[in-house]
Amino acid sequence: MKRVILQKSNFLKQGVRAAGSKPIPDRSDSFVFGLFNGEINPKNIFPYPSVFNQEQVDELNELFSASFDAFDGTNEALENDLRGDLDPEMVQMLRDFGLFGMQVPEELGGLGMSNVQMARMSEIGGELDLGVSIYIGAHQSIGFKAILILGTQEMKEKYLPLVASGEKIAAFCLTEPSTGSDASSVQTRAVKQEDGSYLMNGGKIWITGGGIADIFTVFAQVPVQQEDGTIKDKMTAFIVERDFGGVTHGAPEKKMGIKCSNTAEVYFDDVRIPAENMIGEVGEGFKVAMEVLNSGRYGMGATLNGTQKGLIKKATEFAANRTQFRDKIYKFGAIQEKLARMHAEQYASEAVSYLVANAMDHKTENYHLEAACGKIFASERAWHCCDETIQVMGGMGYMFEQGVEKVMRDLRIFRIFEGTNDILRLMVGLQGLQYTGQQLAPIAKAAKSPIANAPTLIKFKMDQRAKEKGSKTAVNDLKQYVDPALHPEAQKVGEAITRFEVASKKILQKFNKDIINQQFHVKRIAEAAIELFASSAVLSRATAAQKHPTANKEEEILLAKTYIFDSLKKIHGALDQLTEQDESHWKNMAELTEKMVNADSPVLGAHPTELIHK
Ligand code: MYA
Repeated sequence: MKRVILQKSNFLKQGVRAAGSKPIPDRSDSFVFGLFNGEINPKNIFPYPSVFNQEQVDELNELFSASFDAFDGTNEALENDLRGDLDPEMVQMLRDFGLFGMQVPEELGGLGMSNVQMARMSEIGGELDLGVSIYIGAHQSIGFKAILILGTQEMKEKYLPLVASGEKIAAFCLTEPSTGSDASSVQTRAVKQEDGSYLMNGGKIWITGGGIADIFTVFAQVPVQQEDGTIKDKMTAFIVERDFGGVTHGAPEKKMGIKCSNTAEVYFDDVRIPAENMIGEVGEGFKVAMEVLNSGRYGMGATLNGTQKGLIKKATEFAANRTQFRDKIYKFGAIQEKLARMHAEQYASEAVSYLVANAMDHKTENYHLEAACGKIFASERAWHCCDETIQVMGGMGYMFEQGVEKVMRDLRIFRIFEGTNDILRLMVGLQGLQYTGQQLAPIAKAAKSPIANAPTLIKFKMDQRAKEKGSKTAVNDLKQYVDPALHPEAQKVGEAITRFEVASKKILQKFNKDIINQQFHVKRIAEAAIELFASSAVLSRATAAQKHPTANKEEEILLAKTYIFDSLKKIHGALDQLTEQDESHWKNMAELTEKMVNADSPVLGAHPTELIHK
């Protein structure tokens, strides 16, 4: 039934972003890159985007509600968890609704959704069953994404109808025993044959859908002879069909959560791949992998908005009905602090993920830092939300039947896969610092002839000093976009942006190229960047709501104020740590780790029971 509604729609024909942009640009209108330079790049954040007209809003809401009801009516989340699989009836329901190919163009059998539309639909699985989200999500977020965004027309016509219908499942094969965060270190090999085809050998691990997929995006090293006669391995992406022969898989992995989604090893033994199944060129595999991962990450954030919403509903309902000490527990400050913070964080999470999806729909270059921030942010806020929900519900939250402990198990992987939050923090921090380093390059060059360039250098120094003293800040640049009710918050966020810029430039000047080895610093810089982005997104969203006729204006101001208060503490907390005192603390930690590893044990000292005073 839903399919019919969808096929009538023009609105769902917005298409997806074409991939391919320079990862660290010379100049960018990305908000997060701009932060490192103390700039407010408004393009993809202020004003908060208004994407649809009323008719389109109604259409998306109608589709959302129908899909939500059908999902809720058919799915058995706890059963799926126990069984480690999905009921065929549920799989069929997902197929009937077209949910295996949300972004595939309509003419190729999909729903032709934009990123914003898919983000909205992803909230359903996020709220009702994260296992199902991964079952259909890995398939389209990364499984066949390379075909969708980088494939040739022939590839699209051949494969997309099959995967959009859910008839064939697609899987993304990057990870190997020695290739986790270090994505370029794959060992699987594909050697060119005389007839032009490639012979693939190797194995992949922890592949979502690996045991049920028929179409694989596989990353392998292709040995290429150089001009000097040496052989160099070049990472390359291929579409591999199970039907090519030589593709097998291991048993389903036993894992902590998202149990109804299949995870398995996949092996390639003398798999012959036609040359036309190469995605991009030989040596472009790393770029393909990055493009796919960049474009998939927003989906996680979007999904987890739904998860947080579902948890907040549960926690609020429980707190409103549970009586202890002769009163409903929501009357107590200890519970109010939890509920209000959970909601404010969910508000921020939602504000961030729809900005990312919208930027992607507008074919923004260099959205990848925002996408990484969104993934980190949503996965950590959702984890916090789940933890607090269980705490509010007490013993009840710990019980399987309530479904919250399943959410916690399901959620844990979101901070690990599609790029661990740790590696993504380093990516955000390092690429942002590299960007600002490029902006500083003309100053460094000028400093080589200080007399000839005195005016430039003096202006730069005075500028820096004014920023350090707080007499020149990004406050007015930010305030112009923000509703007066939130000007006090905009003032503080603007000041924090300038503090962040100064701190970034200082550590860059201190470490120069060695910044790449300073993870303790980079992690804190990234933390501040993520929070500045989230707070700015919240300012933008709550401002837009003040102009919307039916928004809960007052509540949105409350949510924004609540979120930004906490966020500023985190920003300043992270920047406060960039001191020599903290550096010596980190040195202690590095030393301690060395000693632990050398001892091969966490226990270096005497056991408390062995302490004898002499
Ligand atoms: S799948 C496996 C996930 N694995 C990863 O995510 C791997 C993480 N590692 C990396 O991303 C990279 O190795 C990092 C780079 C970032 C660490 N975009 O020397 P480099 C350029 C574009 O810094 P490395 C899974 O988990 C860079 O500028 N380009 O690289 C299943 C440089 O370019 P150039 C980038 O140190 C999940 C070059 O690359 C990017 O090796 C299932 C080398 O740079 C970038 N981001 O490390 C999920 N970064 O050479 C299901 C770097 O030109 C989800 N570069 O200077 C389902 C969700 C639900 C959806 C629901 C729908 C319903």
